[in-house]
Amino acid sequence: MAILDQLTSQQAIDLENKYGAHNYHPLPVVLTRGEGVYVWDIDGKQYYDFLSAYSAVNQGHCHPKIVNAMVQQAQTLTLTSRAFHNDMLGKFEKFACEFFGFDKLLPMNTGAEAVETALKLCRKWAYEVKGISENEADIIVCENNFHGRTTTIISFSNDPVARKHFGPFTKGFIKIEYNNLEALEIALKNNPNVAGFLVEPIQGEAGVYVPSDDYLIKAKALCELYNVLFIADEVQTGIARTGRLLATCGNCTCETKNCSDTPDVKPDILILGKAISGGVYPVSAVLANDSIMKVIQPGNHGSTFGGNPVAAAVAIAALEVVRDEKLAENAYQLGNLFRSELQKYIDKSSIVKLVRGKGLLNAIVINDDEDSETAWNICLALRDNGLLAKPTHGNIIRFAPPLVMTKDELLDCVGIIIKTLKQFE
Ligand code: IF1
Repeated sequence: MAILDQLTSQQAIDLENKYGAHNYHPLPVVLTRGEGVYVWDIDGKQYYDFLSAYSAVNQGHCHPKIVNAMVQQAQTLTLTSRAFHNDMLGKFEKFACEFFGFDKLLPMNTGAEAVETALKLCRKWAYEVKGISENEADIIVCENNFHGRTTTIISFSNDPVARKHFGPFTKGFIKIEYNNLEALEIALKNNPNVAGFLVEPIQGEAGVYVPSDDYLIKAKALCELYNVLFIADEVQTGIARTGRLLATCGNCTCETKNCSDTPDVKPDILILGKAISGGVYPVSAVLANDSIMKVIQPGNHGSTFGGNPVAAAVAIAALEVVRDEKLAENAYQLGNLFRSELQKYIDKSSIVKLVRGKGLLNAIVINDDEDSETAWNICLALRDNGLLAKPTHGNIIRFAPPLVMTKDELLDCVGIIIKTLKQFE
């Protein structure tokens, strides 16, 4: 078959199976086009996208403003490396620093790279500013975390599938229970070598696990007390997904009026990825104030593609869309509507135990064993009914549509979801 021949779904799947490493288990649907909240498969069937590429496509598929920024920049200058300056990087850094309320930004490409960057930054700060002895720094992390796939990051994962046969692992991490302030205090109190606390404001992979309202603010206060950096991984929760610009908010420029239900927390180090580019290009970033970022000097860290002109142009456009289209506000309103509509159904359902989440990062827990096939089969039926979602951890289904959705579209989706769930009662 010629490279440009139109494939059938089965042919496309067969090609991936034969020539691609089997590192994923995708839902059997082959997509060829996306626009806003919709994607289409190669037979022309239309779906609501309820995954948004794991919250990367918050601004909707192929947002014209972001795509235009990419095309224009790609026709002008794509890559210089950081051996030379380019005329876009500084603009992006200024825009993002002002947008999120930090002094400085370090640009990378993927979420995992940004997490690695934050860990290195934290360790260097610990040795050069906090005064921890060389090679003694510890970083506290949470059980059931998901921060990416590099060797160091999986060193502190507790997912056996992600870890097994990938050792030896990186040392220097202490694992504590998520949403447990006492455990954090014990870990801090008994160890003067703690450099940082790395945390997801909501645990995504763990099944959209939302901590208590005061968890982040009290954890931050404990970190301050023990002179430990509070590192927020907002790769998935950031960029309006949870109904605020950042789930930690801090002194960012979020204009939603709905921040009162979650206290502000300003991380010492903020990690962003995914939707910072609207999902059109790999862009990630680490933000911190000068007192921390100053420890990074030429040669300490970098990336050929990090901060390239296309990434910079795309990220500025993607953040402008979030601001101009008030996506945080929309995620907040639609999220409340989504959970309340589903709750009405769940009250009399035997197949769904609960719905939880914040903004448009939500999940339902299916009333079946963790290793049952039910959630997967529900996702197949959702697909047949025109909505794409994916199970996480067996019996949990994540629902994270693009944030450009309208109220009518959301209610249409709720209808599809409830109709599908009823097939399984
Ligand atoms: C996959 C989940 C989402 C992340 C946080 C860093 C990264 C991620 C908080 C790394 C990435 C992804 C990657 C995706 C599955 C996924 C995920 F299901 F595992 F939890 F989003 F929901 N920090 N999350 O969530 O970013 O290097 O991938 O750019 O296919 O593994 P990355």
